[in-house]
Amino acid sequence: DPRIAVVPGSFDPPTLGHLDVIRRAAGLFDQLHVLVVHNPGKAAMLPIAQRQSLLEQSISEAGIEGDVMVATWSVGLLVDYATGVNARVLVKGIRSQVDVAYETPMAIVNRDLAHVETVFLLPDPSHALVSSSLVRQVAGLGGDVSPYVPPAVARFLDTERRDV
Ligand code: COD
Repeated sequence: DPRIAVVPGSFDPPTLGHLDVIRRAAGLFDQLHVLVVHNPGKAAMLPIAQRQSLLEQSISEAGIEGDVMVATWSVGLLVDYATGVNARVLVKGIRSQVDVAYETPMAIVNRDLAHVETVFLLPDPSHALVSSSLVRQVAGLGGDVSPYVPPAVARFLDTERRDV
């Protein structure tokens, strides 16, 4: 059986930290579904379809090898998507103890609900402090986000800024 994993996230917007986790996961699994999920706990900056398109461009420009697709999910449990595509693993990035505390209960619920395991990857230290919320804040105040995001995202945010 092929080893299939889902890499879920808000990706609002995608960052170099996300891309680092996707690249590592692509090396570990036969097929990867990067899944853009609406997080009801966060106020959105970009529409879901825009995040999907930016992820597709970023993954392609970064030359990430392997069977990697980008999908979206807005209704129901994350594990329902995973089960539907025969994925038995969710991949999440862990930056700090805060991420561990946030992810642990979800990982246990997902295992109880659907026998889906969660695999945690440690980031490259150079990207460990990057978050979408930091990027949203810097971009919102007119700053340069290019050190923190893939080139496709930097170009998009720059064009948006010129248009307003
Ligand atoms: N380095 C490494 N990893 C990183 C970095 C970085 N710099 N930045 C982010 N990450 C990781 C995050 O830890 C996370 O694993 C992933 O990348 C995505 O991050 P975000 O911020 O885009 O996404 P989140 O944290 O808002 O996650 C949204 C989800 C919807 C995936 C999450 O809330 C979730 O799993 N929800 C479960 C929904 C569900 O089914 N609930 C019922 C059962 S619990």
